[in-house]
Amino acid sequence: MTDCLFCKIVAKQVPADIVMEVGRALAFRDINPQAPTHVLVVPKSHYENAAALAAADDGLADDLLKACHAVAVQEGVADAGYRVVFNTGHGAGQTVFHVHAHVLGGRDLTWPPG
Ligand code: IU
Repeated sequence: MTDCLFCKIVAKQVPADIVMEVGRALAFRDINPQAPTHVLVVPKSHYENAAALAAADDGLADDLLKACHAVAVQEGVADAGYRVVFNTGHGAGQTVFHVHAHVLGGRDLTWPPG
């Protein structure tokens, strides 16, 4: 998609602090971190949100979740516990409409989230 920020990050047209590139997924640090570890994991191909990704049903959602866990391990937060969040739709706070998983860890995470 030509006018999508995360597509541009995937294409390396916009810089980002990339922490992992594995298969069809790319992971980079959020520019406004909400926890000591706050990494966004995106598919390299464009889907608007998690629902569209799941509907594609080609194993990409699986790949993305595996990449999230690999990021948590690499960041050293897997054992203590981490959170994976897909904000889906405006009402849930989604602001970038290229599906992305937030991988959050490195501090105590309260529940319910705000
Ligand atoms: P959301 O779930 O769509 O609200 O998450 C979008 C995230 O993208 C948010 O946490 C932003 O801080 C983050 N982000 C980024 O990492 N780099 C950017 O250039 C922009 C947003 I714009």
